[in-house]
Amino acid sequence: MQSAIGDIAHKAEVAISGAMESNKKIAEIKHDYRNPKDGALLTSDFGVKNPTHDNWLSATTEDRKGPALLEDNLAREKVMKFDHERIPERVVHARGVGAFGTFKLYESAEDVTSAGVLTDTSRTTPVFMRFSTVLGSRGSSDTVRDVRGFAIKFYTDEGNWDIVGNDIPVFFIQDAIKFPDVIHAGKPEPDTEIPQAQSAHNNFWDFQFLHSESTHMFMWAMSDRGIPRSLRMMQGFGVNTFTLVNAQGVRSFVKFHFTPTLGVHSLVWDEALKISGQDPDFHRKDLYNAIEKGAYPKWKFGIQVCPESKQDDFDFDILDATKVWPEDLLPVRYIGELELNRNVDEFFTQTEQVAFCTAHLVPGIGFSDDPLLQGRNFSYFDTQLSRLGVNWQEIPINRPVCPVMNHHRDGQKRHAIQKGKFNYWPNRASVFPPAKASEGGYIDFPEKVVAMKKRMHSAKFSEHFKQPQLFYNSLSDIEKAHLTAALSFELDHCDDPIVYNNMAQRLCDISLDLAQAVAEKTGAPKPTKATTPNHNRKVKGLSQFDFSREAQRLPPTIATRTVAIIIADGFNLVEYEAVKTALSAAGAFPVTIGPRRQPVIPSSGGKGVTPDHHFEGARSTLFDSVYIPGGEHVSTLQKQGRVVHWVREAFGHCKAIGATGDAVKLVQTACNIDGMVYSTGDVLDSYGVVTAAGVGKPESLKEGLKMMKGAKHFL
Ligand code: HDD
Repeated sequence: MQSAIGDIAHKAEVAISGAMESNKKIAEIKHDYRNPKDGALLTSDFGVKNPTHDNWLSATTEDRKGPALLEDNLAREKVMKFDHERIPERVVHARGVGAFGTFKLYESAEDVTSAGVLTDTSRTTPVFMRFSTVLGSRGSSDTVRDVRGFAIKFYTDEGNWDIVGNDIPVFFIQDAIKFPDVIHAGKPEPDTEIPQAQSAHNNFWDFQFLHSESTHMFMWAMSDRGIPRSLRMMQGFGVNTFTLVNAQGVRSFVKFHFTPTLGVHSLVWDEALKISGQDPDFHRKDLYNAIEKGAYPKWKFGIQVCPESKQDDFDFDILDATKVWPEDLLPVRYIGELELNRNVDEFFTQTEQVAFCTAHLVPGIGFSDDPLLQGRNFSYFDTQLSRLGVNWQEIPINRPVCPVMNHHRDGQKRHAIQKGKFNYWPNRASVFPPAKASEGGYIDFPEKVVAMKKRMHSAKFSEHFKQPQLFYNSLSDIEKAHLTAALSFELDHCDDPIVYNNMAQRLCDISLDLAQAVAEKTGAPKPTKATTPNHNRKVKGLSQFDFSREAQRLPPTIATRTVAIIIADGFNLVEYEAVKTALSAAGAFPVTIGPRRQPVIPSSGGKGVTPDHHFEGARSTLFDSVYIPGGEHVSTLQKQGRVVHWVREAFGHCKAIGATGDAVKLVQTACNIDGMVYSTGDVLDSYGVVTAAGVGKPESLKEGLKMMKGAKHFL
């Protein structure tokens, strides 16, 4: 017997031809599309052709408008539908953006798991991914300081597998029962609903102090990881400890890792603050544009495996989600690649209605006794009931691509029509018999459990400072400085001295230098003694510089970086075109900025170039780099406050700046750089400023671009 869902999926598949056929999920979703290009006329929700978008039926005469009539069911339908458009936003991770993609395995992990998705290297598994911030509402800004959600739904041949992770590998709490507290403390305060999408307030930091297991995660959140440059340039982590079981029934513990091939990059805080106002959709636009331009973001997928025999070998509990597994103890093995390559067609039906659940696993992958994970397994299913209703699994984006066969029935908004007499088991026709292991049934690992029923964790859960110290020690000096500044900013926004005094004390458990620097800025008494001595150990794999392209043995790249090219009337067209072409050829995204979005005429005359934005329509903060060609326009640009500020601000944010010909002087003045030597192809590496006398010599341009790619902040 085949269910209606199976029927629909099959029919839709047949209808889609060519390459689309290989992606079953795309095929399944396709059949629900309403395509405005069909040329169809306006109808009511029930298919009756509707004669108006505009006029409510009313008792009207030629010269006087009369009362609207309740009998207008078409108008009532329109307004009533609108009245009920909203569903509850996610209680956390409300603001997000999603995209479709694929997952491919290049090395089988059959030594540790029997899961098809992790062993079959010939498969292409369709995925849907949603990135999010945690604390803000659906309409908040993208570049706030926060943890980023990193949730992936793998539509595998054996059912849906969800990894509901973050861009930070640890969590604030060890036990799921505390989740409402940590989130209440972080969200806007209950009396004033202030602040929006910010951890910079009394309640958040009060909780952090009173709850020392959070220390490790707040250190990560205050580091540059909290303000990513792009969702395409962040790592992703499954965070919780899962298990893998191989065909021989041997179980291991596992952590999941995703490392972006573009490297891990962040904004600086001043940029993040400004972009929040200048373009609150900065991250979602960046993702959308990259996918539309075919620059598909990719992540290497890795597993960190701990054999069961080693479970007790470490000074931390491997089931404690506030701890990383340091890579010198358990290396990451990269075995696959995730790529995002298709934007959604409609935000609500796809990105808003997608529902992830940590309990969605496939045979060969299992839970562990991680107490955070166990609670999550309940919460995700439960929250969908109020957000999407009991039949949320039938919403197209949430449906698996394999057949669904069971005796679950009815409930609100049930769509599947299940034929046949039987809605119970056992039944006399043996409809939907259970699947044996040999038939692909999900078999729970037969684990022997001997324990006392108690509200407690193993002893190792009580140690909270060794790993935050390890994290801090492993950062570069720049990252440490940024972290110190971030803590100082956050605590400056706390006006209750108990809160910032306590936090200055807490930092003495990490580093006395850090505690003193933050105390001085925020007005807390300056601590004189480390409460917990720092062990001075470091490890690779915690600083984000360890995930630069160089660290991944990939050459530096300017690909997908946005470069603002600033021009005014009288610019040098040859230089403009040469650099723009070279940038595009290198995969960068050049954007022209001029005095108006009307043709700007070069010194050589002609039709001119129409800029993408005018000087007041965009800001330096929205771009990775700036280039100014030479030409007569320099005298105009020098008098433009916005342009001079643009260059100066880009310089202050350590961006690569390029100038040719007369524009070199403008950069020199704007940035007030003493002692710069201007000759063809000079690069002041520490500044990231690249200049050339002109682009007459192709060699110097090539050299300049090479140096621009290598400029420090692209690392
Ligand atoms: Fe959670 C959403 C990540 C702990 C309860 N969580 C949610 C999302 C992400 C995470 C990425 C957004 C999913 C989406 O895009 O729809 N959450 C995590 C991580 C955690 C974590 C990495 C720790 C390892 N979460 C956690 C706990 C609980 C929840 C301990 C409850 C006990 N999380 C939820 C939720 C949400 C959610 C309330 C809100 C919307 C949703 O689930 O679907 O159920």
